[in-house]
Amino acid sequence: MKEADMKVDKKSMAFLDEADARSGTAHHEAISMPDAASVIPESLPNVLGQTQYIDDIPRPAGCLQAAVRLSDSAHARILAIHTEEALSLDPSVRVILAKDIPGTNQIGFNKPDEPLLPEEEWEYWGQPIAIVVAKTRSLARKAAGLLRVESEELPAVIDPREAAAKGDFIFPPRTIACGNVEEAFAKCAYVVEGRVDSGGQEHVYLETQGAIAQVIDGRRMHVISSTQGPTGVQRAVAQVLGLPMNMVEVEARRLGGAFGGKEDQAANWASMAAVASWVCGKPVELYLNRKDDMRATGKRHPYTTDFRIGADADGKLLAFEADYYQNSGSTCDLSAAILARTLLHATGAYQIPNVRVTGYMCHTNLPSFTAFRGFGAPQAFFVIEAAMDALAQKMGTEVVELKRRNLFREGDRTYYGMTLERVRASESVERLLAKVDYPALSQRIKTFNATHRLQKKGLGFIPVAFGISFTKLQMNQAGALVHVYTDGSVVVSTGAIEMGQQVARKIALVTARTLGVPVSYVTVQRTTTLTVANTVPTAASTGADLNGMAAKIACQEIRGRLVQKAADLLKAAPEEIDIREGIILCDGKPASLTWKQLVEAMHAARQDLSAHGFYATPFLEYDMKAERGRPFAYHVYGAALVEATVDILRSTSTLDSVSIVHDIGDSIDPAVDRGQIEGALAQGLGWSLLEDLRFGPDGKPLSDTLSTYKVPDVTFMPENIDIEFLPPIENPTAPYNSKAVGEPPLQYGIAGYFAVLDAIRAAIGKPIVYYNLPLIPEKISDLLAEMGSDPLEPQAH
Ligand code: LUZ
Ligand code: MOS
Repeated sequence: MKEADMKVDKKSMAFLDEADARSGTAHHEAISMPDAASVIPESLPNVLGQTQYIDDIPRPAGCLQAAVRLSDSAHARILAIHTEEALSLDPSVRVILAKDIPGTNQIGFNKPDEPLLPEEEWEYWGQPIAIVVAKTRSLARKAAGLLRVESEELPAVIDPREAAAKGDFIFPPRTIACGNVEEAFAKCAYVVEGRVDSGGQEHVYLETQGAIAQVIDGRRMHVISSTQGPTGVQRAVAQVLGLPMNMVEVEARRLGGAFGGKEDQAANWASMAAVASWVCGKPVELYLNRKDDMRATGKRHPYTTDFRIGADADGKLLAFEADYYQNSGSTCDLSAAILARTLLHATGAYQIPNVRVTGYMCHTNLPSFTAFRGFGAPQAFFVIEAAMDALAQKMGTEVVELKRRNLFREGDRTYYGMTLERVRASESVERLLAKVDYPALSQRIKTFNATHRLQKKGLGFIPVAFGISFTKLQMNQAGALVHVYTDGSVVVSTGAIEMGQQVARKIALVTARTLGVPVSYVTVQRTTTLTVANTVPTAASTGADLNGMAAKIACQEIRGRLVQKAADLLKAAPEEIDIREGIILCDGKPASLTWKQLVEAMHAARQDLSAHGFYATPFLEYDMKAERGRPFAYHVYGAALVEATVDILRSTSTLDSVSIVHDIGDSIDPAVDRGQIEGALAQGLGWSLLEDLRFGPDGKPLSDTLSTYKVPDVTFMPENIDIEFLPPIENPTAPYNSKAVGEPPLQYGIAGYFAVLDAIRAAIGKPIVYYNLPLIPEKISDLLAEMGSDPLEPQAH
């Protein structure tokens, strides 16, 4: 190599050095394991306020603003919508009704029960019934308020048990059964039955739902959407416009949070923007304000459940039965898949030989409940944990002991027929109990409670086994597109949507590791339906697993070509070549060939520096008729212990500490994973103790503002959160033995419910059973009313 060439090379590589300096990563440093305190480069633009969400993107010239008019009762027949007053507000005002939709007025994908705008009836309070467009957002909102709606009230059902009694289901009930439940219950020494209720949960993503739609060349549609699933949006937009999918491009940049709320339900807003843009022939932005968003969009499904559980004299579980009444809301949306995840997590982390669980999708006049982190599993975990709690009360035994005795073990076959491998339930639990010194801790709590009258402490414990894979088999696939540019920099696009969970960081690390370059060489691009087609939503905790594997496959292909080229140039065998951290190694020693020279040589020889990767999760199978199979690639295990204090006079609770042992696999980025666990914990604790989603008896939303709906904040969260990772373990269905992290740790928050319940029991001195989440102060107050004595009364000695 000539001296001059080397100089040019150094200079042109300078940007990479600068990028390294900015991100604090040295060229030759190991790329994969930044410590918890390191700055994550991908998050810098966020912190600096530079990332562009829907409403930050410079609007196309002539862009109009859209607003929606929401229904103001739970169920009614539409007689007329009068537009005159709205139209007279400003010449720019346009009103779009169901009849103006150019294609098919239907966006229901799992069941065609969801018109974009209602034609005859609305089905919940807050349902969009008209789109109003104007030159400014405030004009559009004002005009929407001026629409005069004539309607005739219809009866509304909001209670799922009432819907069930009428047989009003979205789909017929679904049952998974194993063994002989009746016989097993007859043999049990202890049998307990009861009822469990869990409330809904509002996503409160920082960025509300929104989209910008623009007609291209008078015939094609381009949409920028705040969505977890661009392909779903593409399909919906194509349908409502009556276009083939190849005429619709959907782009998702970075989302300001989603948590499942934008898995399917971003399609509604994108479709409305697209219809408005098509009708008006101008670009249209639709960006919901918080109140409209909280009223109109789906939330976590409330459930009400009847259970029965039985054990032998030693506390070995023999039988479990449950009827889950899912409040599905007004349309199907993702309710069936969510119910599937409930039914597949019915026994939590416990092995039970005889099981019969049935789920009912109850149709009600409420917003269509939808995906929310955990996706039906938290509801199931709450039920089984409540059942275990009730059983321990009945047996008069330590609940931790009872749970410990019944954990999943290696090789166990679940009630749905999956043989469990690499089970880490006991490992997590034993580590957790050892690390908190459980016997000493529970003694300390007992002593505290014996010496305090106005404050009582309690403990809650939960083991977790969370199945990873979309329950709908065909969804377990992903694609990636990787380009290496001639200056040596790399760009990767996948179906993974960056919504704050740092999936882009993980994809960058996987890309860099596979190609053998520093992570600073890699940029992760936004997702569009042009670069990667037919994507599944970034959901089910699988974003990094599926898209990371697809990116890895694409990189392996490019790397194979590069290694061959390097071998040719260095006159060596391909087996002697290695590429690491951007250094070409021959026989383990740095070669006289740089990364950039290698890339340029490829280009000069007219060889492809790009590749598309495709991944489909192996080993999955499920027989829907038999309700048997292997629906999950693997499970994530872990356990949590929560300590809480109840203030007897105020009926409030405080979280003292949370200890978690979590099976993270071989973490791609421990700092990111730790952040995900803390965030999920906060959402789980919020759902269990704080977030009170309410509707009036007439279906009116009563918690549709951030002043009437309380979300977790720093004062709510415990000061001490101790998270320990189990040592790495083999995991062939995720990149580099990593494991999915998004949803499993949300379940830990459920232990918060039982910690507070435990403290209430200490106050009352009676083994009460009460399973109605969230356990807010009003309910604590009602329970404390059961106390035999007045805590302020002077004590006799
Ligand atoms: N979405 C989905 C999900 O469509 N199927 C799933 O199994 C799932 N699981 C969790 C979260 N979202
Ligand atoms: Mo989700 S609940 O969109 O993984």
